[in-house]
Order: sequence, then C-alpha cells, then structure tokens
Amino acid sequence: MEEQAIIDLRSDTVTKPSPEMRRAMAEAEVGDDVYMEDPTVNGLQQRAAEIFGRESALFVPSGSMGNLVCIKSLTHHGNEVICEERGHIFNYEMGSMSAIAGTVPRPIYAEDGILTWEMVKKQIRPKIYYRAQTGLISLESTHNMAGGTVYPPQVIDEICDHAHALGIPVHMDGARIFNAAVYLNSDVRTLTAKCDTVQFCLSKGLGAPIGSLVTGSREFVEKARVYRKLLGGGMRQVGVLAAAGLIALEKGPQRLIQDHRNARRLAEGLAQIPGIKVNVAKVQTNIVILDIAGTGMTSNELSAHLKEHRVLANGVTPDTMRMVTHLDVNAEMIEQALEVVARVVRPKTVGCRA
Ligand code: TLP
Repeated sequence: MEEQAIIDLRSDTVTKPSPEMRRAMAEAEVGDDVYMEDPTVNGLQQRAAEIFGRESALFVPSGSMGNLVCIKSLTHHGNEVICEERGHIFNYEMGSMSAIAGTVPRPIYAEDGILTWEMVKKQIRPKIYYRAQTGLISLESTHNMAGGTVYPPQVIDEICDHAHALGIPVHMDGARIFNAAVYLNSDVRTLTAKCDTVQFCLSKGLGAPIGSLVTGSREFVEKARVYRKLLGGGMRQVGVLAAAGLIALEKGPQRLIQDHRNARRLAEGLAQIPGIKVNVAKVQTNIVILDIAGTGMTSNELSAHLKEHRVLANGVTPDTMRMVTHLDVNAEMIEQALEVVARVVRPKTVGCRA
C-alpha cells in the first residue's frame, strides 16, 4: 500500500513553490537591489504599492523584519506600542520591538484578538513628561493565535481616526491580510486605507517561498530601507525571490477561499471528536485553534501521536493546538487528518476528566 503523504497543518508557511514559481525564479531578470537596480524587485514593490494604494513598498526577507522596520520607523526609543496580548509582534518576534527598536509593549487582552478604540483609548499614556508616551498602535489581521480572526473594517477605521487625532500612528501586521479581505469579500486597499504602514507576507497562504512587503508613504519607505540595511536585510540579486513573490501576489489571493473552506470543514470534524473543543462559528479563515484538554493528553503528546500517523500540528499551550490550512493540503487530506485525530484521541478519552 502506498504510504500516506504527510499532512502538514503546522502552518501556512510550509508551502512549497509551484513549478510556475520555480520557472519564474530561474528566468528572473536581476540586478543589485542594494543599488535599487533589481528590475524584478522593483516590479514587485510597485505592484504591492498599487494593490495597497500606497506611494511605495519595500521587499523584506521576513514578516518579522517587516514589522520591526515599521515599528522602528514610526517610534522613538522609550515609546510604548499598544498591541493585543497574543499578538505576533509581542510573542514571536524575539522581543525585537524592545531589543532593537527600544520600545515597550503595552499589551491588551481582547476576545478574539480584536482591539477596539474603547479598549485602546484607556491605554494611551497621558502627555506628562515623566510617563513613557504611546508611540504606536499595532493591529493584527487576521489575528494568528486568536484563530485567524478578522478585524471588521469599521473597527480599524475608528482606531485610526482617533489615534491620528492624537498624533499616534497605526501599523497593521497584515501577515494574512489577503485572508481577511477574502473573508470580508473586500480588498486589502480598502481594509488598510487608514493604517500608516502595512506589513504583509508572500510566504504564507499566498505560497511564495520567502518574503514580505511593507507599504506606506515614500518618506516611510525611505526610512524603512535604512533600517532594513541596519538589520542586515539589504539583499543583492534578490529578483530570484521577487519573481516567485510576484506570482504569489497576483495569483495567491484567488485560491485562499479554498483554504477557508478546508479550515471550516476541519473545525466541524474536530468538534465531533470527543475530548476536543472547537468553536466552529469563530473559524473565519485558515486557522483553527482547538482545545484538547478533554483528551487527557498535552499538546506535545498529541502532536507526537499525530506525527506517528504522518499528520503534523503544533501546540500553542499545553491545552491548545493550532491547525492551519494552505495550498498543499486539499479537501481529501482534511478528511484523512480527521480520521487520524479521531483514531489517536478516542481511546485516551475513556474515563478521562472531559
Ligand atoms: N507566523 C508564524 C509563526 O511565527 C507563529 C506562523 O507559523 O504562523 N505576523 C504574523 C501575524 C505571523 O503569523 C507571522 C509568522 C509573522 C508576522 C512573521 O513572519 P515571518 O515568519 O516571515 O517572520
């Protein structure tokens, strides 16, 4: 019997470049991008700026570097950055906003990861000389660890309007902003229109092997370019990557709807498995967070058992796991993954605390 293919639900970062991307990479016209002479990178940056309705955009190696150059460009040392408690910039970027940008996170917990102006306004520091000042508000849409949740556009606009009235910029960690746009049946330009800067990833659901872009004003991108170089992110004949990025940007968004359908089906199936809790109604995009406390296993244990059956998924906490759908997982693989989870979990639930 043919061995079952690995079903990798750890992240949408694991996708492999398509044959079309590999061909484009091989044939890419290149130049030295530190001299701004790589035509393919210039083309990608211009397309990203157009799609987001901004003056300019900059190609960066990763989402983490993208967020950091935005934070660094928009703040001063000693400023506070308001973000959601489970946010990526606060939890998964090596403390770079403090270690490198010299800022202090001011995290706020929000149900589903979605901050509102009501929550944010209470955490804006008063303009008193002995208080650290609020330098930036950072939003994340979709919100990764809250389960791929989407900011309603009016909530983003309201935060931006009030923040701007106080002279505070707003950054969007839009690593998965195209997923948000698909969910809302809108476009990324409208959704992020009022944000000062946006970071989005080509290397997640859009399917490119590497890369993110930051978009904003010309003045911002000039600063961001300096910080990218400072961080060692000045790349040379990087058109080979931008070529794949261009395909991801033009063609990737159209197929995200399939990932969302697969995630919904995955969540429905998981919710039927004794010991697992999933709020199916809250699965909006391609991320499913499941509560596995009732299985009697920790997430590390369950991960290890699933791996024996060629299904990969990571824990978030000992009691929760994350599963992410993407272009290398089809509907049939979702059914197979559900069978594996049911097989691995069921015997353990007998007599357990539930
Ligand atoms: N997220 C990764 C892990 O780091 C958790 C993943 O597997 O989801 N913003 C958001 C919202 C992200 O989810 C990520 C990556 C980033 C930024 C950083 O992107 P990279 O990995 O390119 O530095």
